[in-house]
Amino acid sequence: MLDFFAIFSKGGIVLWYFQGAGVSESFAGPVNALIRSVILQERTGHSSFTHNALSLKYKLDNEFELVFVVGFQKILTLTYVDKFLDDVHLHFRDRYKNELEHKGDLKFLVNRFEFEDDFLRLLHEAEGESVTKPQKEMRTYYKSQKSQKTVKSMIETKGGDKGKEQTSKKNKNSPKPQQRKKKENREWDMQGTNPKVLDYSRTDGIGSHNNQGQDQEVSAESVRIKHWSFHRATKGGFGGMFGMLRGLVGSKTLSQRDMEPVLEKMKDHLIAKNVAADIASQLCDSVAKKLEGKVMGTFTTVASAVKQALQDSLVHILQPKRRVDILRDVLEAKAQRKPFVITFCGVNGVGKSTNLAKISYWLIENGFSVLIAACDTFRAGAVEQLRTHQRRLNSLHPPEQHGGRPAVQLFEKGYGKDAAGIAMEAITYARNQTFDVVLVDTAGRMQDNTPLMTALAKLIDVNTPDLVLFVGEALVGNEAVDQLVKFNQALADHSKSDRPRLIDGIVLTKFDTIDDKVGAAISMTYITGQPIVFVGTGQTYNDLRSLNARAVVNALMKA
Ligand SMILES: Nc1nc2c(ncn2[C@@H]2O[C@H](COP(=O)(O)OP(=O)(O)O)[C@@H](O)[C@H]2O)c(=O)[nH]1
Ligand SMILES: [Mg+2]
Repeated sequence: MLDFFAIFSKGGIVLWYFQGAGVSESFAGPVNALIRSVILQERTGHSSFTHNALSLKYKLDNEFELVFVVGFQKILTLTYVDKFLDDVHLHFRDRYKNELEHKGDLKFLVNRFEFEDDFLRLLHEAEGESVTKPQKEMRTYYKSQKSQKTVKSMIETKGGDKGKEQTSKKNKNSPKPQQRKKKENREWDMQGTNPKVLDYSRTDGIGSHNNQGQDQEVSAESVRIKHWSFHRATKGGFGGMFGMLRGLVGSKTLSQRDMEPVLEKMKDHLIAKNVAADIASQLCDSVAKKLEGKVMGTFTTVASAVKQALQDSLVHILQPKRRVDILRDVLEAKAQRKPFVITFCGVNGVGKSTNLAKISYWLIENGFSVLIAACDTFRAGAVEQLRTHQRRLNSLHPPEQHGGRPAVQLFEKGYGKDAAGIAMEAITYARNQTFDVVLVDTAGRMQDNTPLMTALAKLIDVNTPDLVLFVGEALVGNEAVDQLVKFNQALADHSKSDRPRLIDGIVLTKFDTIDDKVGAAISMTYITGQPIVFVGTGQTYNDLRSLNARAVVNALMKA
């Protein structure tokens, strides 16, 4: 049933793996995808992941820096997988505790983990349990106790039979009269000669209580004590004097419960900074997963550990996973005698046209020629707005400085025409006229407007731009997620290509208007996994920046 099970270190060394019978495909592909898009990107909040036809479930062990992952066909509903993953995790930890306690990745290389037999036994048990547990059938009315009752027995008569049988509410939990025994007086052994006599936790014989309720309390307490001592045993190892010293210097294994209040505060803080609520929760979950089981260093407080982990995650999310170097890419395209094509998309009024003009200016300053394709054939004034920008840019960079040719030109066909067709003509024109870059402006559209989203997918599909930039305002909170998810979804769903082009970068506009509420930067990069290529910081051509991840994270963490 399982395709594979792999145990590997966070450093990437495979400790042990199992491949299901008849599975010929290597697990390397799905596991690499998991590492790339989940573990490296700190999205460890969810513990499942899909890759092609496979479902992957994983578990992190932060104390020993391990990842446990199981893969099975997506179409299967394997109810036992979560528990099985837990069982294997605990069993592996217990069995190889000594080997795992050594520091460094070398331990994984020098040790052989012969885990096959234990694994198969656990798998057999898990599969067996899931099969043998038949679904409980619902009782029909006739099988129920209610159906056995006569109507008479349901009528309450004051002082009648029924009344006699009823026990008063006060005595509800007390044992039936015939079972009730008089509580014996306990004899206190004041001399303390026999320590066993003081053990009143046992439920049998000596020291047991007759009252049922109290019994339950005592056994709950003893379970807790047992749990606590197990915890200590797994942690300490040295015991005695050393154990005591460790306790004094404050080494502590972080648990979800310790972190919960701090995480809750962090989540609210992030939301107040305009991070979308869903993303804030996922981020906090992933921090919890990352820290759970970690042994904290001396004098570290839970709050500072959580804060540090969150800060690291935020920086990680904002740092580009991919090289985005437009100038170099333009040069490369130029060498192949092709124009480099960038398409701008987004909802209405976010600053697509304005920032397209700023990017034109930046490209011209870097010595490139630009053709602007006016593919917003919908909004009145859209073409004129671009024409004005073109004039201004050419007056800032007169043709004399560019070999007698205007540095920027506008390609327009008026209003109401098919945008995809205009973009295609513009690209052909740019190729013939040797323009270096084509910037395609598109009409704003709401993410829920299916016909317009289909048209955008078509434009991107037929013109295969080199870069698809999503333009979004830094002012948005929860809305950012909806916009990005739906734009990406529409591009994927309406494309006729096998490998549809999705958003590959973000332009974050109006950054000058948000003070320190910089959360949209996090929401957008988290959702797409794509970098913020430009940040718009005002309404002049110079107001274009690249994102400074550290500064954004500092603003986010600031109280
Ligand atoms: N403060 C500020 N305003 C901006 C920025 N980018 C665009 N705008 C303004 O946002 C408004 C809408 O811009 P526009 O480019 O027409 O949006 P479009 O509908 O997406 O093409 C205009 O008034 C722009 O001046 C920015 O980075 N900062
Ligand atoms: Mg516009």
